[in-house]
Amino acid sequence: MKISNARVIVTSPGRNFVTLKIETDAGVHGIGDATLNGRELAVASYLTEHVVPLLEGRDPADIEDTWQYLYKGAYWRRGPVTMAAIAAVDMALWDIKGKVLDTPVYNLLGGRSRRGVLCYVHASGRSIADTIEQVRRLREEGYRAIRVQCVAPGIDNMYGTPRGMDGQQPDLPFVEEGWATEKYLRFVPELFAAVRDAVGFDVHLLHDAHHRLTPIEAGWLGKRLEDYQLFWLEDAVPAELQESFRLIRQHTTTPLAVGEVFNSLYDCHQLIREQLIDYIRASVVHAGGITQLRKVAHFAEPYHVKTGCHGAADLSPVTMAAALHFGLATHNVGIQEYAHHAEETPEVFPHAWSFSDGYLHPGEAPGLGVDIDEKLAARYPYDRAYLPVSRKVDGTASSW
Ligand code: CS2
Ligand code: MG
Repeated sequence: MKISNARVIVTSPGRNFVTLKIETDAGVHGIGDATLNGRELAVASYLTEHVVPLLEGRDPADIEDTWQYLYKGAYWRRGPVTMAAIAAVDMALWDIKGKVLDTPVYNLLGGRSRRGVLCYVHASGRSIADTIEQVRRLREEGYRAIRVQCVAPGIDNMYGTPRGMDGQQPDLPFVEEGWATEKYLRFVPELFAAVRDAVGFDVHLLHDAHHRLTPIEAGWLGKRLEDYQLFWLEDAVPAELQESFRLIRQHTTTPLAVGEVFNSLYDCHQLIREQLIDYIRASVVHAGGITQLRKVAHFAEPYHVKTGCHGAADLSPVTMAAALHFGLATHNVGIQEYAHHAEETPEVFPHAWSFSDGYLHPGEAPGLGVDIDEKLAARYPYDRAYLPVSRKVDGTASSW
C-alpha cells in the first residue's frame, strides 16, 4: 500500500481547525488534527508546502519511520508548528493502520487498560454563587471531575470565565485582558472553600492558574489550597524554566499539572525525572502525535507521573478521538480534559467517541473512529482569530 495523496483542510465550524487527510492507493484514508490556536495557517502551510510533497509514495504502515523521517529530516527540530504538523501525519497513519487491520487504534496500543477514560469539564462563573451553580449542574450530568474557574473581583475577563460583564463575547480578534495577581491570590482560596462547602469532597476539583504566577506565589497558593484537596493546580507558572517547580514543590503538596504548551519530551524530562509535577498535560496534536505522546507517558511511568492530556475546544474532535484511544490503552493515564465543542463542530467531524457516567470511550470503530465531512467543512471558511493578550494593571505584558 502507498500514500497516493495528502491534503490540508482548513475549516471553521465554531472555531478554526486544520485537518490533514492522507489517502492511499488502496482507497483507505486517515485524518489528523493540525490545529494550533491563533497560528493555524502556519501549520497548514508547513504541511502543504513542506511535508505533503514528502509523503506521496511512502508506505502508510511505517508510522515510526515516518515520524523519525519528518522529525530528523526537518533538521530544525521541535516547536509548536513542526510538531503539530508531524502530529497530524502521525494521527492519520494510526487511523489508516486501524482501518486496514479493522480494529480500533487502542487495540494497536496494547488494548484496554480501563473501562473508560476519566474526564473533566469546565465550570466558569462570574461569581462564586454562579460557579457553585455550574458545579452542581455538572455533577447532576454525571461528571466526576470539574475544573473550577471564576472571575476574581476587580479582574475583568479573567482566563476561563465568560467574557465581559454580561458574558457577551467582545469583538475579537484581539482582546487585551487585565491581570492583578494579588487580587487573584486572595480570591482563589475563598472560591474553593465555598465550592467544597457547597458540594463536598466526593467530586474532583481542578484549577488552571494559566501561567500567571511566580514560583513563590504558586507555592503560597498551593499551600492555601491543600485543605480543599484539588485534583491538580495547573500551569501555576510558565514552564520554560523546569527547575522553577522545585520552589513550588518545597511549599505545597497540592498536585501540580503542566505541559499543554509542550511539544516534545525535552520540554518536560527534568520535571518528570525530578518528580516536580504529578500530571503531564502534553496533547496528541501539540506533542507530535500518538507516537511521541506514548514515549512521554512511558518515560513518566516510573516517576509516578500520570498524563492529563489537554483537551480544550481548540483541539479538534480528531485529537479527542486519538487522545481517547491513547487514554484507554496507556497505563499511567490520569484524566482527560473534555471541553465541549460548538454544536456545528461534531457535524463536520462525526465521531464514535462517547461519554457515560463520568468517563469517555473512543468507541469500537476501526482506526480513530472520527472523520471529516468535507462538503460541510467547506461551508465554514477560515476566520482569522487570536488568543487574548494579558497585561498587568500598569500595562506590563504578562502571560495570558
Ligand atoms: C486551557 C486552554 O484548557 C485549558 O487548560 O489552558 O483552554 C488554553 O487556554 C487554550 O487551549 C489555548 O489555545
Ligand atoms: Mg490550561
